[in-house]
Amino acid sequence: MGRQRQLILTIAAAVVAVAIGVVLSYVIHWFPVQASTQAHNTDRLFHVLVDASIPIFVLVVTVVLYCAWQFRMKPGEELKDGPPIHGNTRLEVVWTTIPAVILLALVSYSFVILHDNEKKPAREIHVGVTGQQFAWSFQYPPSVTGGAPVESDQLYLPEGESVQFALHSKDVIHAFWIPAFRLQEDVVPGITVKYRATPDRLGTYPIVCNLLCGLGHSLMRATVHVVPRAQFQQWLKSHAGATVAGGSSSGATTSTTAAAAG
Ligand SMILES: [Cu+2]
Repeated sequence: MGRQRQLILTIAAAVVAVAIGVVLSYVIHWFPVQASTQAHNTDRLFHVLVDASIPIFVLVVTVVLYCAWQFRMKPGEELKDGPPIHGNTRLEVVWTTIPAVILLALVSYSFVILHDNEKKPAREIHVGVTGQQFAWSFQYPPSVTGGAPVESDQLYLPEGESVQFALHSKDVIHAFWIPAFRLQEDVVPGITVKYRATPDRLGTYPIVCNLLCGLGHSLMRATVHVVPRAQFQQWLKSHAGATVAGGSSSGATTSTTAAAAG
């Protein structure tokens, strides 16, 4: 087989590998359901990054395999040395410029997506999130409840409305993670971390602490309920003045006590 035929064969195999990789990247369900507008953006970014990585991965592997196949040492060549090559300016310019351009393009696209995800909308509601070993609690200020503040161990959110979370920790570093929203932020004692999400799909989704925070870490779960505006309003009303019994360190679920029905 001539060198040219081998090269064509190799390129054809590489093209097929890229095609299979791209198809697989769309067939595989990488993530849970998308329940926020940010989730759509994040997943699109992920797909672009994966689809950009596949040809690069295939190129590198193909060059390695082709060289091992074509330029390996043959019997009797044990003492031969390779040709004394020192530098190749054109090659170096090409293999520096192309990756730099690809990298800059992907970084810019990521910046646009992340900037878009965190953009301040015209209207948003504010919800406090408190992490402590080993439970989450959620605070709704009067600006949201229209009356007394509400605290709950359940997170209720109205569908289609942007929420700004203000994250606090009472003890150690936790991570507030809602996989369906593609939202994760560290919850650090002493500082308030803010984050936005716009739930756009009705349903209940898990909230997970995603940073090892102690013995009960695996139990530090809660649920977010994305509900229509009217139901959200009703839930707030039925919990008017409610607080969560704090200070639990046993991993037991905190209880919600409703004050006088209002
Ligand atoms: Cu944790």
